[in-house]
Amino acid sequence: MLQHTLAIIKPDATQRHLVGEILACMEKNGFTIKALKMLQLTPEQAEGFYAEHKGKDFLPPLIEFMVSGPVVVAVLEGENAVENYRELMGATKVADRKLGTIRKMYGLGLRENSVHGSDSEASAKREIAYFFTPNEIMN
Ligand code: 3AN
Repeated sequence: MLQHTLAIIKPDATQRHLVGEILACMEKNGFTIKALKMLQLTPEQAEGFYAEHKGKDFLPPLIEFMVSGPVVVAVLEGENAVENYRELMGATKVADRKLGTIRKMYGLGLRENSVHGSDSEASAKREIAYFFTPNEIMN
């Protein structure tokens, strides 16, 4: 099933000049970039994006991190893109990150993990609409 997912290259990666390498990694692994932009998130935008984590202890430092520098947001298209991009991205827990995943290659820790990926088709729809209007997504 051809699917779309939302990817974010986080501030720890943009600050280390890893945007090109990470986008290349996505493309080499078969994903097509259908929309792309660089943004400086506001705290309100970051809070809205992570609304599902409201009330969690890790949310305030996560928001502080996500607004600490520019992010790159992208719509990726591919077969089972949500699941397959989660696989390429690597696990949330540092110890569970497999060799060859983006988080294993570039992540610095649990929070500064270089990339985000939608965790379900419903989240992908919400997250894509959060950052892109339909006419910003290529056919
Ligand atoms: P993922 O990004 O792997 O889907 P989520 O959605 O559970 O993980 O969490 C969102 C982000 O919050 C993670 N990418 C990570 O940066 C941060 N995070 C998650 N759990 C923790 C935690 N226990 N302590 C600190 N940061 C966390």
